[in-house]
Amino acid sequence: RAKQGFTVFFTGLSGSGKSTVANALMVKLMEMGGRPVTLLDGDVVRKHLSSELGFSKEHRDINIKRIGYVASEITKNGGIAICAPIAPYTATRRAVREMIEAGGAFVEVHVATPLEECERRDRKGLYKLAREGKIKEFTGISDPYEEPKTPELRLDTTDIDVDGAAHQVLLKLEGMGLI
Ligand code: GGZ
Repeated sequence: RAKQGFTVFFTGLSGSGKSTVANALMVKLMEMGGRPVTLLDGDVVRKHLSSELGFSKEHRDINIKRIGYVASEITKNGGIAICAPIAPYTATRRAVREMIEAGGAFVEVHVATPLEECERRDRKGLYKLAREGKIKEFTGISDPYEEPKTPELRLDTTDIDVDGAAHQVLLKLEGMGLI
């Protein structure tokens, strides 16, 4: 019998490593073959699916629900969806989980790299701009991030590399009987 579809939903601060780990996971899952793998990265979604949206709570919630809807369709049809938005609100993440679990499995991965480390990296210079007040409502600085209490997996990329992090996700998926 074909295995059920599933969504791996990464959540965490800007610069926590979500996109990087999500990409590495996508490559590994594609190499395994079998089911199609679709990556819904925060940046790309905002460009193609949510280009009119900003970063108010209302707009972030709309963005996350769009991602959740696309992921739920993929999951229902037996595919693999990998999502990597910040998704700062618990209630919105729960709504997405419920939508996806109706047709498959939902695996929430909290990329829990501490704010200090994300800000130290500041790969896009956004934290500096946020500290200067040039970007308003910036997650972790001037906007909330509600930490997941019971994610399926928690990763901190301060001390593990991308490959190690992606490997931990694969082990979790194996443990859940999804791959
Ligand atoms: C947070 C922001 C903001 C504000 C622009 N707050 O590191 P990045 O650049 O590439 O990832 C961040 C991305 C966040 O978009 P998401 O769609 O993932 O957010 S949410 O899930 O909350 O809808 C960051 C950039 O957009 N960015 N302004 N104010 N991140």
